[in-house]
Amino acid sequence: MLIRIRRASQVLPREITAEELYLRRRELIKGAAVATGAALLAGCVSPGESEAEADAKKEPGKASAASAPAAGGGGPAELRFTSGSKYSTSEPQTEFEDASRYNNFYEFGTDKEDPAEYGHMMKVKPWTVSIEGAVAKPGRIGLEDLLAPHTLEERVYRLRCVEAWSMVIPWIGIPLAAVLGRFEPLAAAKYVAFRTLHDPEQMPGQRIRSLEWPYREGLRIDEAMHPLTILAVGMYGRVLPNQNGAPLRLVVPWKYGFKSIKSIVSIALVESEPETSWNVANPGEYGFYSNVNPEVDHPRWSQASERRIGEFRRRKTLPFNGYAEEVAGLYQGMDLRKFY
Ligand SMILES: Nc1nc2c(c(=O)[nH]1)N[C@H]1C(S)=C(S)[C@@H](COP(=O)(O)O)O[C@H]1N2
Ligand SMILES: [Mo]
Repeated sequence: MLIRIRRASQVLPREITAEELYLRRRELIKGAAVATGAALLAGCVSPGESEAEADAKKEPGKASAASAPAAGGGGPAELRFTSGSKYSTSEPQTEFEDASRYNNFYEFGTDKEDPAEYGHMMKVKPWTVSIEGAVAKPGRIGLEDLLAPHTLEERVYRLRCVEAWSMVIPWIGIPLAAVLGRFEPLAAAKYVAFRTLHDPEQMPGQRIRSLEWPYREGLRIDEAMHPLTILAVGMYGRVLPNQNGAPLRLVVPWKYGFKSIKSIVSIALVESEPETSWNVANPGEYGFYSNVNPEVDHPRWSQASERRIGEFRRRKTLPFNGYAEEVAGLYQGMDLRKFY
């Protein structure tokens, strides 16, 4: 539903209830699918879905890699990528159906199911990204050229939303550091600022001021250069669905999900801390750093535990979302309580 006006500060708490409803509906749908499958004695390939796609779902790392990186393509295309990264978790992965239908992407509406419903309105090919600011070689570059020199890798990461739900998603992408390096950041580059596409024709949620558009995010330069930080073009063995931020989105797994900005059109290296959408919308609730921290509650709810989508019992939230060993050193000497 798009026709609704809420202040940004009103948006989040009710999502907890939306999640309960969503999960129950999912269970009902699953039950119905099993019944239909049994009745028809059909396999797991549903109408309109190729066997390759069904296989990609079952064995994400073993996608047949027939096509070259077709990022930004129309239908679900497969990607060529390496798997087995030392940064990947072996925890059970969230089902593709959940990861692609339970989304936050306010450009398409504030309900969890809006992005999957309206995401098709966004045209992701051709796609150009501008690399701006304190770099020796600024410019606008097409997505294919941006990706060409790199090997895509699979990274299975935990994703922890500030709303206290989480998923485990097999992303496919490249380290942000490798991309930034090609444009030669200058010494003045202390932060990186990202911007999402702004086009209310393609993004109907932008006709409502649920946030200030375009969506903006940022990282400190050392966070951006950290090997865990990736630009993703795919997930579950194939090109990103639009609702997950096609054709290019950031993934920063130790921070709350809103830092992982979708559908990026601009990356700027800057000297001072950039403004970020959620911080501008509600500075008392969403900070620039927003590292996952079970010891600092959101002003309106606890961050000590989370609901892993697909599980029924809550689990403890881990400091830095379980990536403390890799990233805690970035924040030595900082009181992270002050930078929620
Ligand atoms: N441009 C943009 N990026 C965004 C958002 C958004 O509304 N707009 N939502 C964020 C939030 S709150 C989360 S939890 C993640 C969700 O990513 P997913 O839908 O791929 O799970 O995307 C983040 N990136
Ligand atoms: Mo989120």
